[in-house]
Amino acid sequence: MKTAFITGIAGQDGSYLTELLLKEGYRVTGIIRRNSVVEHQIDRITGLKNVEIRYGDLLDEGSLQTALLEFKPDEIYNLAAQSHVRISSDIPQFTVATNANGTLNLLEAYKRFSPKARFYQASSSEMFGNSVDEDGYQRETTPMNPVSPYGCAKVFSYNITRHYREAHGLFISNGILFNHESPRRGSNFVTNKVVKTAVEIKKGISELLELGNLDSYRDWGHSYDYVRAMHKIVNAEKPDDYVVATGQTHSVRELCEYVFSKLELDYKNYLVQNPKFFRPQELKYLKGDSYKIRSMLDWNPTYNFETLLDDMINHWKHIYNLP
Ligand code: G4F
Repeated sequence: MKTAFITGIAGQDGSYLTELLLKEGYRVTGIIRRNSVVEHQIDRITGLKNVEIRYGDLLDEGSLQTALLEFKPDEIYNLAAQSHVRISSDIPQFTVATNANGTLNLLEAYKRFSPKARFYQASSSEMFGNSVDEDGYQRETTPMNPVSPYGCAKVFSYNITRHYREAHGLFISNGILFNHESPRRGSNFVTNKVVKTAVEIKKGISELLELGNLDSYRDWGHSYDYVRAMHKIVNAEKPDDYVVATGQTHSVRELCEYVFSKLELDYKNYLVQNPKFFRPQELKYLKGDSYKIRSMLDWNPTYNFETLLDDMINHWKHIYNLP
């Protein structure tokens, strides 16, 4: 039986990955951070049997060493992060400490105590910033010009993991994941915010949807599909870096149009723009070319933009008891 160790195990991706690995017969272990309020912290993985969790933190290298020594993992998935791009401008130092130094702390613990394991680093399309290749896509070779503290920290982690792979011969791979969503997404990310609020408006318990930039484009996939990509990346013959994306892009405005129209509402009657949701520097356009992972590792997404949003709409309709 293989053992997987996941940082960020209680997050959106951590929970889908845990379900996938349990189905594959893994022993799944991970760390969560200590919160002052314990309720709801592990809701996404409550009810899953055979998951072993300890308190730990990417900023506390001792806790990482202890976990690796105890669990002796075959596969390490570093999914923990301060993952909100706009908030990374409010708390840049915490974001960089966690998302950059935190990765280095885990790498050092891994190199010393678990070097035979395979290591997955959660890299992000936010690393590209506003770079786009001439054909309108971002891919593994696209230059990285991040436009947020979050993106800068992720570029550091991408580079340091590549360096550790090459310098120390470790099995380390990066998944450069474009936006991926699900009913388990935090409701301060734009997809779940729009879907949840639209359903609340339909139910009559909200009146307005307040958003920032409506003209940015994102390549949105489903977290369920993207954790399948992570597992394939870690189990490939050789360590390497892969873009994971749908290859379709839509604006935030198109997202609103689709969600409200599915609920027989016109988004223009409810939408207001609020400066507080704009970013100091906006990443305008993402569309990923995932040819490499599709051809080399036989990965394909099963959800598209519409079926992803349908899944999220159905979730919130169920929560609010709407037919
Ligand atoms: O949903 P978002 O906050 O996702 P964002 O910033 O693209 O980041 C997500 O994807 C990255 C991959 O590229 C991950 F690395 C990262 O961890 C995270 O998962 O915002 C999407 C777009 C942005 O252009 C934003 O300006 O929606 C726009 N937006 C407009 N109004 C809003 C809002 N975003 C949020 N969160 N809230 C708004 O009210």
